[in-house]
Amino acid sequence: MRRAYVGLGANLGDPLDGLRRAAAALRTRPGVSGWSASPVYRTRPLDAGGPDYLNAVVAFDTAEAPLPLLHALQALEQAHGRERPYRNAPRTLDLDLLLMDALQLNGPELVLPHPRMHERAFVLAPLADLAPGLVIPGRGSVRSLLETLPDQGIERLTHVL
Ligand code: PH2
Ligand code: MG
Ligand code: MG
Repeated sequence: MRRAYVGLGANLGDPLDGLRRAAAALRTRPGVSGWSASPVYRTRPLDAGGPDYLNAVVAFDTAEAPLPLLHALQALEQAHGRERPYRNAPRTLDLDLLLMDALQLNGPELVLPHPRMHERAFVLAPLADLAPGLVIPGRGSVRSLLETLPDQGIERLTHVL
């Protein structure tokens, strides 16, 4: 059993609806327990264009292996009409596998921890809401990483998933 952390993002269509549907689909997957979800944040696009994003992070316990879980996330993105016209294009739903406990993987399909999560306030802030003391293997604690980042234009909203 491992604790999985998944980053959710959307800036096309109805982003809050996209995040909520994805969260509901993940929460009700077989074998998922210990569910928790961060508040929703409105965030300025980072290294990307288009409208502001909504972002959040969810955590759950699962015995599922990393690659099958990744494929389930990709299937959910597809089901929500995700298109990939170019890198970091605006999207109806992005589900990024961030961490599975302290597991470190460096595969062609999946790198864990997520290779850019430590420099993204839209990941670290909701992650700190869920697990402030969490350490990202090879990077440091979520709280201390967040303190080193410049203002990236994120705002915690009152919406819950
Ligand atoms: N995702 C990206 C690139 N830039 N910016 C924000 N604010 N939120 C995101 O989810 C995001 C981004 C690539 O996945
Ligand atoms: Mg992403
Ligand atoms: Mg992604």
